[in-house]
Amino acid sequence: SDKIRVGLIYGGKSGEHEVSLQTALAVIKAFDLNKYDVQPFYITKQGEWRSGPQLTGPVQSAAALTFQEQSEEEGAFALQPFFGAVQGPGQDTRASVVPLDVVFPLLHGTFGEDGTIQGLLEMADIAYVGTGVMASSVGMDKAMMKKMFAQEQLPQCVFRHFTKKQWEKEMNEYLLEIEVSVGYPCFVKPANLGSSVGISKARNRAELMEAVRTAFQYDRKVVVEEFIDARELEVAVLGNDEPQASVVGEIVSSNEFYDYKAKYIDGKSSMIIPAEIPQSLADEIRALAIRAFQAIDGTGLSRVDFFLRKEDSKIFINEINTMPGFTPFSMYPLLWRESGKPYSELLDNLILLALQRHAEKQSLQYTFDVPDV
Ligand code: G1L
Repeated sequence: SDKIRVGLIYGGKSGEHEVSLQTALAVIKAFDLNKYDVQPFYITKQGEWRSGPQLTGPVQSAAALTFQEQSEEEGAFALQPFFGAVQGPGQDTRASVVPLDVVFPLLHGTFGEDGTIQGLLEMADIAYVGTGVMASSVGMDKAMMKKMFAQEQLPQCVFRHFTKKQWEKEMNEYLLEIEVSVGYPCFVKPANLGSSVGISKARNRAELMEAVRTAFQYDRKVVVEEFIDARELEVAVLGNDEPQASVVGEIVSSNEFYDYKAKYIDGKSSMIIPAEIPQSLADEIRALAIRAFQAIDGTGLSRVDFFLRKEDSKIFINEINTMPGFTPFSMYPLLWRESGKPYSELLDNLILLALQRHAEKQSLQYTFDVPDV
């Protein structure tokens, strides 16, 4: 058929397994099956890959996307054994497969850090939606992200970062440094992890030390950030070399910070789209969002989050999220809907951007002849 063959990879070993499944379900429901052939790939919490049958009709529940335990003949696949020693003369005898045109990697931190699934797809020479290897991993590491933003002179809050070893060796120096530059209260966060796991607020030295200890349970790098009493604003960015920014939205959370529980469990936050801010401020924020996207060499999509400080209306960039919430009720798709782009059109755009980037990459020269000397 002349339809575009789209692969969806979802599930995975991360804590966002369920979110990923629900997102895959929402994306599948939105696909026009007259335009796309959809091929599901489910990764179990144990890391086993299961390919399902091509989807020919609507899927009702996430459970229908997890597939039964499969034999290798049926398509089960584990990456790790491939890297073991070859034991017998056996060749891969699986039936011939039709190649995919493009893949949606709907996964978050599945292999420890992001950028890994993108790397796998690069090596397989398959087009994929969203940011590439480097932007995905930079987007997942708060310390690296802040360095990239600093390099582009993007306004951000005061921060310090250190590894576990550095902290153990020079704790007193770091404590003093943080107290002088960052001050209290401050936020302590593991450098990686997309969600708010392992984050705490510290009001004094004892709380800071406890917060750092907590954060080190989730990563070997920790970031300490200045607390800013601010409104939280978010912008959706879409595109490759000429990225576009959506209208600005606002998150209003009941909790003192937008924590994991408020975000995913209680749903105790609401979105105001568009945010009630002056047009000139909105334009300034949208321009900063595009600069942030370019600072990490973004492609496809990202959601960029800002603080608008209450006391003086100063804008700070908080973070860029290369794998934002992506159901039709999540901020990113809602920002585009308000900007005149419905969910299904957003999917069409993202697929086209992925195919364009892949085609451009194909046209690059990767080898060259070494002249005789
Ligand atoms: F493929 C895209 F478009 F790049 C993409 C990939 C991942 C969009 C959104 C996401 N988001 C997620 O995977 C998640 C929020 C469900 C994490 Cl589990």
